Amino acid sequence: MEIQLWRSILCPYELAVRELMVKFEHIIEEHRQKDLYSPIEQVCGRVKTISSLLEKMQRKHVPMERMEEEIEDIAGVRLICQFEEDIETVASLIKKRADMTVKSEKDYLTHIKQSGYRSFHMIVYYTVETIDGPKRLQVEIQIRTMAMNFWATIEHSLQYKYKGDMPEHVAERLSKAADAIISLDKEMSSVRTEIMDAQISSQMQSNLVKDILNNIENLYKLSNKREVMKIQDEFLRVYETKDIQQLQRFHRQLDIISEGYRAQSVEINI
Ligand code: 0O2
Repeated sequence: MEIQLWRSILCPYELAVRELMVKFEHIIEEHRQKDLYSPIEQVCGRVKTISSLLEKMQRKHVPMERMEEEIEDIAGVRLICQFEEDIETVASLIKKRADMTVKSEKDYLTHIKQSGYRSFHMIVYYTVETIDGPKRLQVEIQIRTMAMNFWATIEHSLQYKYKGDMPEHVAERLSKAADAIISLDKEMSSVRTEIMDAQISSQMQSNLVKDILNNIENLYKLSNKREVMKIQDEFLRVYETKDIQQLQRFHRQLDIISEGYRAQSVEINI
Protein backbone atom coordinates (compact mmCIF):
# COMPACT_ATOMS: atom_id res chain seq x y z
CA MET A 1 0.00 0.00 0.00
CA GLU A 2 1.31 3.41 -0.93
CA ILE A 3 1.87 6.12 1.67
CA GLN A 4 -0.68 8.30 -0.15
CA LEU A 5 -3.37 5.68 0.44
CA TRP A 6 -2.62 5.50 4.14
CA ARG A 7 -3.07 9.24 4.35
CA SER A 8 -6.47 9.18 2.70
CA ILE A 9 -7.61 6.24 4.85
CA LEU A 10 -6.52 7.93 8.07
CA CYS A 11 -7.75 11.42 7.17
CA PRO A 12 -11.42 10.89 8.28
CA TYR A 13 -10.14 9.35 11.52
CA GLU A 14 -8.12 12.52 12.16
CA LEU A 15 -11.30 14.52 11.65
CA ALA A 16 -13.31 12.26 13.98
CA VAL A 17 -10.72 12.63 16.76
CA ARG A 18 -10.61 16.40 16.36
CA GLU A 19 -14.39 16.76 16.30
CA LEU A 20 -14.89 14.50 19.31
CA MET A 21 -12.20 16.28 21.30
CA VAL A 22 -13.95 19.61 20.68
CA LYS A 23 -17.31 18.09 21.68
CA PHE A 24 -16.01 16.54 24.90
CA GLU A 25 -14.06 19.68 25.79
CA HIS A 26 -17.28 21.59 25.31
CA ILE A 27 -18.97 19.36 27.89
CA ILE A 28 -16.32 20.48 30.40
CA GLU A 29 -16.87 24.10 29.40
CA GLU A 30 -20.67 23.84 29.73
CA HIS A 31 -20.35 22.44 33.26
CA ARG A 32 -17.87 25.14 34.28
CA GLN A 33 -19.99 27.97 32.89
CA LYS A 34 -22.97 26.71 34.88
CA ASP A 35 -20.91 26.39 38.10
CA LEU A 36 -21.33 22.61 37.92
CA TYR A 37 -18.81 19.90 38.65
CA SER A 38 -17.55 18.35 35.40
CA PRO A 39 -17.28 14.52 35.42
CA ILE A 40 -14.70 14.91 32.63
CA GLU A 41 -11.48 16.57 33.72
CA GLN A 42 -9.37 16.28 30.60
CA VAL A 43 -9.65 15.09 27.01
CA CYS A 44 -6.93 13.62 24.80
CA GLY A 45 -7.07 11.93 21.46
CA ARG A 46 -4.93 10.35 18.80
CA VAL A 47 -5.04 8.44 15.55
CA LYS A 48 -3.05 5.23 15.76
CA THR A 49 0.33 5.48 14.11
CA ILE A 50 0.85 3.43 10.94
CA SER A 51 3.51 1.36 12.66
CA SER A 52 1.24 0.59 15.62
CA LEU A 53 -1.58 -0.26 13.17
CA LEU A 54 0.65 -2.65 11.23
CA GLU A 55 1.82 -4.30 14.45
CA LYS A 56 -1.78 -4.86 15.62
CA MET A 57 -2.87 -6.17 12.21
CA GLN A 58 -0.01 -8.66 12.17
CA ARG A 59 -0.66 -9.74 15.75
CA LYS A 60 -4.38 -10.24 15.09
CA HIS A 61 -3.94 -11.58 11.52
CA VAL A 62 -6.12 -8.85 10.05
CA PRO A 63 -5.78 -8.42 6.26
CA MET A 64 -5.52 -4.90 4.86
CA GLU A 65 -9.05 -4.97 3.38
CA ARG A 66 -10.58 -5.73 6.80
CA MET A 67 -8.51 -3.22 8.75
CA GLU A 68 -11.20 -0.55 9.19
CA GLU A 69 -13.75 -3.10 10.40
CA GLU A 70 -11.55 -5.16 12.67
CA ILE A 71 -9.18 -2.61 14.17
CA GLU A 72 -11.59 -0.71 16.34
CA ASP A 73 -9.16 1.79 17.81
CA ILE A 74 -7.72 3.50 14.73
CA ALA A 75 -9.28 6.62 16.25
CA GLY A 76 -9.00 6.90 20.01
CA VAL A 77 -10.28 9.45 22.48
CA ARG A 78 -9.40 9.33 26.16
CA LEU A 79 -11.56 10.96 28.79
CA ILE A 80 -9.82 11.49 32.11
CA CYS A 81 -11.93 11.81 35.25
CA GLN A 82 -11.01 12.83 38.77
CA PHE A 83 -12.93 10.09 40.55
CA GLU A 84 -13.89 6.51 39.76
CA GLU A 85 -17.60 7.40 40.26
CA ASP A 86 -17.34 9.87 37.36
CA ILE A 87 -16.57 7.08 34.88
CA GLU A 88 -20.13 5.75 34.97
CA THR A 89 -21.55 9.27 34.63
CA VAL A 90 -19.42 9.86 31.54
CA ALA A 91 -20.39 6.50 30.03
CA SER A 92 -24.12 7.30 30.47
CA LEU A 93 -23.57 10.72 28.98
CA ILE A 94 -22.08 9.07 25.86
CA LYS A 95 -24.94 6.54 25.61
CA LYS A 96 -27.49 9.36 25.55
CA ARG A 97 -25.84 11.28 22.70
CA ALA A 98 -27.46 11.39 19.30
CA ASP A 99 -24.19 11.81 17.40
CA MET A 100 -22.66 8.45 18.40
CA THR A 101 -23.89 4.88 18.74
CA VAL A 102 -22.30 2.48 21.17
CA LYS A 103 -21.17 -0.73 19.50
CA SER A 104 -19.57 -2.43 22.50
CA GLU A 105 -18.11 -1.85 25.94
CA LYS A 106 -15.18 -3.38 27.85
CA ASP A 107 -15.19 -2.97 31.59
CA TYR A 108 -11.62 -3.34 32.83
CA LEU A 109 -12.71 -1.79 36.16
CA THR A 110 -14.59 -4.83 37.37
CA HIS A 111 -12.51 -7.19 35.20
CA ILE A 112 -9.00 -5.86 35.83
CA LYS A 113 -6.53 -7.05 33.19
CA GLN A 114 -3.78 -9.49 34.14
CA SER A 115 -1.30 -6.62 33.74
CA GLY A 116 -3.18 -4.54 36.35
CA TYR A 117 -4.71 -2.29 33.67
CA ARG A 118 -7.97 -0.57 34.65
CA SER A 119 -10.12 1.54 32.35
CA PHE A 120 -13.59 1.58 30.80
CA HIS A 121 -13.66 1.25 27.02
CA MET A 122 -16.45 1.98 24.58
CA ILE A 123 -16.39 1.46 20.85
CA VAL A 124 -18.74 3.93 19.21
CA TYR A 125 -19.84 4.54 15.65
CA TYR A 126 -19.39 8.16 14.64
CA THR A 127 -20.06 9.80 11.28
CA VAL A 128 -17.83 12.46 9.76
CA GLU A 129 -18.57 14.51 6.67
CA THR A 130 -15.86 14.28 4.02
CA ILE A 131 -15.66 15.70 0.49
CA ASP A 132 -16.75 12.23 -0.69
CA GLY A 133 -19.82 12.30 1.56
CA PRO A 134 -20.53 10.98 5.05
CA LYS A 135 -18.30 8.25 6.48
CA ARG A 136 -19.29 6.18 9.51
CA LEU A 137 -16.30 4.96 11.44
CA GLN A 138 -15.39 3.38 14.76
CA VAL A 139 -13.79 5.26 17.61
CA GLU A 140 -12.49 3.79 20.84
CA ILE A 141 -13.30 5.92 23.89
CA GLN A 142 -11.25 5.12 26.98
CA ILE A 143 -12.62 6.48 30.25
CA ARG A 144 -10.38 6.35 33.30
CA THR A 145 -9.27 8.30 36.36
CA MET A 146 -6.12 10.42 36.47
CA ALA A 147 -4.52 7.80 38.69
CA MET A 148 -5.43 4.95 36.30
CA ASN A 149 -4.07 7.02 33.44
CA PHE A 150 -0.79 7.63 35.24
CA TRP A 151 -0.32 3.89 35.75
CA ALA A 152 -1.37 2.95 32.19
CA THR A 153 0.96 5.53 30.64
CA ILE A 154 3.97 4.26 32.55
CA GLU A 155 3.09 0.61 31.91
CA HIS A 156 2.56 1.31 28.19
CA SER A 157 6.07 2.80 27.91
CA LEU A 158 7.56 -0.18 29.70
CA GLN A 159 5.66 -2.60 27.44
CA TYR A 160 7.15 -0.75 24.49
CA LYS A 161 10.62 -0.90 26.00
CA TYR A 162 10.51 -4.63 26.79
CA LYS A 163 8.41 -5.56 23.69
CA GLY A 164 6.23 -8.13 25.46
CA ASP A 165 9.11 -9.59 27.45
CA MET A 166 8.89 -7.65 30.67
CA PRO A 167 11.30 -8.85 33.39
CA GLU A 168 9.62 -10.49 36.37
CA HIS A 169 10.82 -7.88 38.88
CA VAL A 170 9.45 -4.98 36.75
CA ALA A 171 6.09 -6.72 36.30
CA GLU A 172 5.94 -7.28 40.06
CA ARG A 173 6.61 -3.60 40.79
CA LEU A 174 3.94 -2.60 38.29
CA SER A 175 1.47 -4.95 39.91
CA LYS A 176 2.20 -3.39 43.32
CA ALA A 177 1.84 0.06 41.81
CA ALA A 178 -1.54 -1.00 40.33
CA ASP A 179 -2.72 -1.98 43.84
CA ALA A 180 -1.53 1.39 45.15
CA ILE A 181 -3.54 3.11 42.41
CA ILE A 182 -6.68 1.22 43.49
CA SER A 183 -6.13 2.45 47.09
CA LEU A 184 -5.44 5.98 45.88
CA ASP A 185 -8.67 6.09 43.85
CA LYS A 186 -10.59 4.76 46.87
CA GLU A 187 -9.02 7.37 49.17
CA MET A 188 -9.85 10.18 46.77
CA SER A 189 -13.43 8.89 46.43
CA SER A 190 -13.84 9.03 50.20
CA VAL A 191 -13.22 12.80 50.15
CA ARG A 192 -14.97 13.32 46.82
CA THR A 193 -17.76 15.52 48.18
CA GLU A 194 -15.31 17.86 49.94
CA ILE A 195 -13.08 18.10 46.87
CA MET A 196 -16.08 18.71 44.58
CA ASP A 197 -17.45 21.43 46.90
CA ALA A 198 -14.07 23.16 46.95
CA GLN A 199 -13.79 23.02 43.16
CA ILE A 200 -17.34 24.27 42.61
CA SER A 201 -16.71 27.21 45.00
CA SER A 202 -13.53 28.10 43.20
CA GLN A 203 -15.32 27.89 39.82
CA MET A 204 -18.19 30.03 41.15
CA GLN A 205 -15.72 32.64 42.38
CA SER A 206 -13.94 32.70 39.05
CA ASN A 207 -17.24 33.09 37.11
CA LEU A 208 -18.40 35.81 39.52
CA VAL A 209 -15.15 37.78 39.17
CA LYS A 210 -15.38 37.48 35.38
CA ASP A 211 -18.98 38.79 35.39
CA ILE A 212 -18.19 41.63 37.80
CA LEU A 213 -15.19 42.82 35.79
CA ASN A 214 -17.22 42.59 32.62
CA ASN A 215 -19.92 44.74 34.20
CA ILE A 216 -17.36 47.27 35.46
CA GLU A 217 -15.85 47.50 31.98
CA ASN A 218 -19.28 48.11 30.41
CA LEU A 219 -20.12 50.71 33.05
CA TYR A 220 -16.84 52.48 32.34
CA LYS A 221 -18.01 53.07 28.77
CA LEU A 222 -21.44 54.39 29.83
CA SER A 223 -21.06 56.32 33.06
CA ASN A 224 -18.96 58.67 35.13
CA LYS A 225 -15.37 57.36 35.06
CA ARG A 226 -14.60 58.51 38.61
CA GLU A 227 -17.65 56.66 39.95
CA VAL A 228 -16.59 53.49 38.17
CA MET A 229 -13.07 53.79 39.63
CA LYS A 230 -14.71 53.87 43.05
CA ILE A 231 -16.74 50.76 42.20
CA GLN A 232 -13.56 49.03 41.10
CA ASP A 233 -11.81 49.94 44.38
CA GLU A 234 -14.80 48.58 46.26
CA PHE A 235 -14.60 45.37 44.21
CA LEU A 236 -10.91 44.95 45.09
CA ARG A 237 -11.75 45.43 48.76
CA VAL A 238 -14.51 42.79 48.61
CA TYR A 239 -12.27 40.46 46.59
CA GLU A 240 -9.58 40.64 49.27
CA THR A 241 -12.04 39.31 51.88
CA LYS A 242 -12.20 36.03 49.88
CA ASP A 243 -15.79 35.77 51.05
CA ILE A 244 -17.95 34.35 48.26
CA GLN A 245 -21.20 35.66 49.81
CA GLN A 246 -19.84 39.21 49.88
CA LEU A 247 -18.80 38.81 46.25
CA GLN A 248 -22.29 37.55 45.34
CA ARG A 249 -23.85 40.55 47.12
CA PHE A 250 -21.52 42.93 45.33
CA HIS A 251 -22.36 41.23 42.01
CA ARG A 252 -26.13 41.70 42.61
CA GLN A 253 -25.67 45.37 43.55
CA LEU A 254 -23.52 45.98 40.51
CA ASP A 255 -26.16 44.34 38.34
CA ILE A 256 -28.77 46.79 39.66
CA ILE A 257 -26.47 49.77 38.98
CA SER A 258 -25.71 48.45 35.49
CA GLU A 259 -29.40 47.90 34.76
CA GLY A 260 -30.04 51.54 35.72
CA TYR A 261 -27.35 52.76 33.32
CA ARG A 262 -28.52 50.48 30.54
CA ALA A 263 -32.08 51.84 30.94
CA GLN A 264 -30.71 55.40 30.90
CA SER A 265 -28.66 54.80 27.79
CA VAL A 266 -31.69 53.30 26.04
CA GLU A 267 -33.70 56.39 26.97
CA ILE A 268 -30.92 58.64 25.68
CA ASN A 269 -30.72 56.69 22.43
CA ILE A 270 -34.48 57.06 21.96
P1 0O2 B 1 -2.16 2.20 21.73
O1 0O2 B 1 -0.74 2.61 21.57
O2 0O2 B 1 -2.80 2.85 22.90
O3 0O2 B 1 -2.94 2.34 20.49
P2 0O2 B 1 -5.27 -5.65 22.49
O4 0O2 B 1 -5.59 -6.90 21.77
O5 0O2 B 1 -5.22 -5.82 24.00
O6 0O2 B 1 -4.10 -4.93 21.94
P3 0O2 B 1 -7.94 -4.75 21.83
O7 0O2 B 1 -8.42 -6.16 21.84
O8 0O2 B 1 -8.11 -3.99 20.57
O9 0O2 B 1 -6.42 -4.63 22.27
O10 0O2 B 1 -8.75 -3.96 22.90
P4 0O2 B 1 -8.40 -3.43 24.31
O11 0O2 B 1 -8.00 -4.51 25.25
O12 0O2 B 1 -9.61 -2.66 24.68
O13 0O2 B 1 -7.13 -2.49 24.13
C1 0O2 B 1 -7.16 -1.35 23.37
C2 0O2 B 1 -6.28 -0.29 24.00
O14 0O2 B 1 -6.44 -0.27 25.42
C3 0O2 B 1 -4.80 -0.51 23.83
O15 0O2 B 1 -4.39 -0.07 22.59
C4 0O2 B 1 -4.23 0.34 24.96
O16 0O2 B 1 -4.31 1.71 24.66
C5 0O2 B 1 -5.21 0.03 26.06
N1 0O2 B 1 -4.77 -1.13 26.83
C6 0O2 B 1 -5.31 -2.36 26.82
N2 0O2 B 1 -4.66 -3.18 27.67
C7 0O2 B 1 -3.66 -2.46 28.23
C8 0O2 B 1 -2.66 -2.75 29.19
O17 0O2 B 1 -2.52 -3.86 29.73
N3 0O2 B 1 -1.80 -1.74 29.52
C9 0O2 B 1 -1.92 -0.50 28.97
N4 0O2 B 1 -1.04 0.44 29.33
N5 0O2 B 1 -2.85 -0.19 28.04
C10 0O2 B 1 -3.72 -1.16 27.67
P5 0O2 B 1 -3.01 -0.54 21.96
O18 0O2 B 1 -3.26 -0.87 20.54
O19 0O2 B 1 -2.40 -1.63 22.78
O20 0O2 B 1 -2.04 0.67 22.11
